[in-house]
Amino acid sequence: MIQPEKLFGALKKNGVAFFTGVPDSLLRHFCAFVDDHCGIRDHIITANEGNAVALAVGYHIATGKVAAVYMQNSGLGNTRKDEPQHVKQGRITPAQMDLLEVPYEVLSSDSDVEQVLEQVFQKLNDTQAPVTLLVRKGTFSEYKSQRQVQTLATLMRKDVLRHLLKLTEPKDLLISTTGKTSRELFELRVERQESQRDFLTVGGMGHAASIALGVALWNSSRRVICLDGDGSVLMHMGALPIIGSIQPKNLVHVVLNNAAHESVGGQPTVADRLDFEAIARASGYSAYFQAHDQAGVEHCWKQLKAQPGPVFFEIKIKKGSSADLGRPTSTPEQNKQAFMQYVRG
Ligand SMILES: Cc1ncc(C[n+]2csc(CCOP(=O)(O)OP(=O)(O)O)c2C)c(N)n1
Repeated sequence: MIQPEKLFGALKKNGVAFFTGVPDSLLRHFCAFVDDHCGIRDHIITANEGNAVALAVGYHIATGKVAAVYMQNSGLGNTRKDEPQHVKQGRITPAQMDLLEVPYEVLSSDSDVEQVLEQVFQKLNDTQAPVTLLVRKGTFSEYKSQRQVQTLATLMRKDVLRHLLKLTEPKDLLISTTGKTSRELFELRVERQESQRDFLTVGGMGHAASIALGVALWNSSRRVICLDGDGSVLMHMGALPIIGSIQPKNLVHVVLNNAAHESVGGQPTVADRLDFEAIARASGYSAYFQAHDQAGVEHCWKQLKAQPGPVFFEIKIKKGSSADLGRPTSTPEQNKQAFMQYVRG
């Protein structure tokens, strides 16, 4: 295994002083180390991977220096739905690099970091263009983030989801975002001994709201509830004014705000400083509600049920989830079929 500080140190030695990207579970230890060891302007977690590349371009053209951009390989596509555990994306990534004519080196747990980076920087100097460092699963040893977050929130995501499932009606249609929200929702349906019926957005981070918009428009007699995360909303925030302009009366957009990318290691988002109410209203949502505890969730739900949508419901939550959280035992294809059957039923 490679200690995150080893790669960080080797990049620094090669002149990299600026880091940007979107975190990922395979890179979590490296991302946490970078976050703890960079100043506020030397490491910026962007809303999506395209922003990170653009920011690095800005840095390069302003300074002439090289920046490091990190992302998971699905970030390369950003619009494509991925298979579970990223099997397909992992398999095709080297070929994708070849197609894009981007040279790459591979880093794995037994690599000699200095040697691999020597190759990377040689290619970079030869081509004067980006070079990719493909990091294999299990490359980094553990690094625990030192960052502490203050919050008034009392509930964890799964508590809120459990509660929301009690408040929703059986014919409501649920669309859940990428990461642990979908994993927990799947587990809760099992816990409640109910059939799977929710659309779990596996991959396609940031697109749950647009999927929900599509479902809402063509199922106007049923309430559609999008269970979103703050990182996901930020990633494709452009979806909000589109929802606002179309005004789906049956759409409730729930954002579980833990101000973090909790699913991939808890790296911070900027959502602790965001005024989602102003954003929702300016985007054309017809109402905004906020809760940070169980009584608040219940109280808001009663009111928003009577309110024509699109409704934005921000629920402040604490970071955290169970260490033995599983993954859906059915395939995305099976989940999609179950959802489609539920829509028709
Ligand atoms: C395009 C893309 N980039 C990065 C990821 C990795 N990823 C999966 S879940 C997640 C965090 C989602 O954060 P948020 O929506 O706030 O939900 P939370 O994990 O906090 O519940 C990230 C970064 C991804 N799946 N797709």
